[in-house]
Amino acid sequence: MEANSDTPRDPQSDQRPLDSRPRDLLSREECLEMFRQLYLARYFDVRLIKEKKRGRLRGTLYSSHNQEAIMVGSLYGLKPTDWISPIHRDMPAFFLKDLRGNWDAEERSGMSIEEVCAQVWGRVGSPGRARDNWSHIGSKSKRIIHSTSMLAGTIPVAAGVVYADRSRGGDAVCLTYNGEGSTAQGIFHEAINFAAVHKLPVITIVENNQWAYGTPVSQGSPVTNIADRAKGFGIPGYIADGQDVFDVYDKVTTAVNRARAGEGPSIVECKTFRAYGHGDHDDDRANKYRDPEEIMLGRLRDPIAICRQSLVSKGYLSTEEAELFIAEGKSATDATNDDFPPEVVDFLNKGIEFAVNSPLPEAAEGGMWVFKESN
Ligand SMILES: Cc1ncc(C[n+]2csc(CCOP(=O)(O)OP(=O)(O)O)c2C)c(N)n1
Ligand SMILES: [Mg+2]
Repeated sequence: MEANSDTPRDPQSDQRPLDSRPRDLLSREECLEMFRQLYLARYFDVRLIKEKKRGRLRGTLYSSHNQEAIMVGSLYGLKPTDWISPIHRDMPAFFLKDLRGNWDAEERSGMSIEEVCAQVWGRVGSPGRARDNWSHIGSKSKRIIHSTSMLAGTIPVAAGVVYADRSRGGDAVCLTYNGEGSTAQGIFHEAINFAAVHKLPVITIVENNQWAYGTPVSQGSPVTNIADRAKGFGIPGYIADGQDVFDVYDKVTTAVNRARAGEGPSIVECKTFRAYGHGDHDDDRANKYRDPEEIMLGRLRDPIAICRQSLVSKGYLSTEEAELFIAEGKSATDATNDDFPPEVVDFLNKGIEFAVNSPLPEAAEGGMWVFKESN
């Protein structure tokens, strides 16, 4: 692949050459919007951790800090009719889906920030209505497959969903999100094999953040590049620099275009690093099983900084504009609202206000919807 001169690169990202770069068709406004979406995903993360520290929120939070470029870069090229299946690490994906150009839209093919915040606060008005505070939600109408707790468990579901769509003449693709830990599951292999045999438009995104809870990737996978597993299914395996939103966009959009054209599934491995613990319950213990130097190095290539640098070098941002909001390198404790664009803060404030002013569900609801879904 033609090297991206904008950012320092992991040399392994150049494994599979691209004929063209989808990013070259993005306008200045679209690139700037992707930059804003990175801030939004980061702000969601740091703000919720602050809310919890203040005692305004309960439940476990799974941080996507440092991994935002994977969600933004992969979702930005989708059509509203496409499907996604996020997991625990991808909570912002629920509201980033179909956000492109749609920040003020009443209805779109993604969850509203109000629904997502109500979910986190366990309130009426959320899809889960206090059964969980996190990602075990979905929406048929918004084309988000309900996540299950079983790692890689949504890949076969995604295959079925797009199989059905194809048989009805649709052209939808599905992005499934998975950690590198889930690639050791039997169902990961069965499902991709099935999708490959039937040329189904399923893109398996692997967020390789180097750790599966306390297990390093070297103890979970015999191959250094998870994308190499694609060879066994006879499908493309792309490697993206998961810190570079435009590289993720290039690789995922290439895989999506291919899938939409009927050429079948791909794996896109996004190289990244889990900046904090597995969940916020694991934060304080992180240093016990991860080398502090590894953590320091893993946080160095912040996706916000890398995108900013790229926009400045394209001439899309002046150096003065670029320095207005510095969110990178700041933990939830260090970051303040002034580190984020005001429209990002306002967007999330709307969701939080809705959530905290919504009632908790009635206790009697607890036994409902156990055997049959309501929608
Ligand atoms: C089949 C299965 N085994 C174990 C678990 C428990 N579990 C939940 S998340 C997790 C770690 C997942 O690591 P990875 O897939 O790399 O994703 P990450 O958390 O790093 O984003 C584990 C072991 C599970 N949910 N499903
Ligand atoms: Mg992982």
